[in-house]
Amino acid sequence: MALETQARNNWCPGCGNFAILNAVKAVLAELQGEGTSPDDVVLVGGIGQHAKMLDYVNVNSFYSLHGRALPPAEGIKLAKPETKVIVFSGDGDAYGEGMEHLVFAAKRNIDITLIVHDNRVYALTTGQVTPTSPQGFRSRSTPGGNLEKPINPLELVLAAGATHIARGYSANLPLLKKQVKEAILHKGFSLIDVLQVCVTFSNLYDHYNKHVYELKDHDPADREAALKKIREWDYNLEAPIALGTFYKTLEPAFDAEFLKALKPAAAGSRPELIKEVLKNYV
Ligand SMILES: Cc1ncc(C[n+]2csc(CCOP(=O)(O)OP(=O)(O)O)c2C)c(N)n1
Ligand SMILES: [Mg+2]
Repeated sequence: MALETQARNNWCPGCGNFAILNAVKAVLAELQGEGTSPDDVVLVGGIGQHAKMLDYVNVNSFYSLHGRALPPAEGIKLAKPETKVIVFSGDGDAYGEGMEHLVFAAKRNIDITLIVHDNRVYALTTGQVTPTSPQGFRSRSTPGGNLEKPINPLELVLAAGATHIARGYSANLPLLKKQVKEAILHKGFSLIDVLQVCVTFSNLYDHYNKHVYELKDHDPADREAALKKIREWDYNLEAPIALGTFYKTLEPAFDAEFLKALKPAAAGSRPELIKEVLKNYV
């Protein structure tokens, strides 16, 4: 099935979102070739420039509210567990308005993939600060410069319980493709924080090109090593910025556990089934 849609693309020329779109389409085509039915893929978006991904890929999708992409994604996964659920969110969407959903999705290690288009600005609303905006950033909401330091979203989700944590860059398409496929195939909650350059409101190409490098000789199964690497980029201007998979482990995923709890009661009546589920989860 062709993945193209009729929608006219209205991202700015040079926008980092194009790389994410290309990576996702390439991986979905590959998965189709390997036997995944397009009906078993659902894309979910927040609200922002990132969410236009849903308009540009011809598979089932769900537009949520700003900051609320994860709850419907979790609902879709639980209702139809064979579905590969891929969530597109912004740094404002996932790390600002929706931060509590992020923490709990990571905590319950539900098998969905979250791709954050981390352009470090509210792009759709024309350039205000987000939780990952650089300190000193002059924006529409901070004309005198952002007084706050950015949060480190990778450290946050590691602490919360995510089992697959990676950082990508919109100017490194081969790595991004690899990361998207790996994250989709991972059984558990995966985050790819993509340094997605917004050419209009936060053009960090020069800075990233000078400081990014790909992780090597790093063992993603080692949690302490992952934390150390995740903390390496302290957002100081001269700090190196690692790209790659920082952490990867297998833990029971919420959806699989939920399904196990449902099975013994599946032949019974609905009240029995609900009782069975509650017994395990309340
Ligand atoms: C509840 C709610 N609050 C605020 C808004 C306004 N709003 C829409 S998109 C957006 C910013 C999106 O920024 P981000 O999530 O970083 O996405 P980007 O546009 O940068 O991809 C805001 C504040 C909204 N639509 N709903
Ligand atoms: Mg943004």
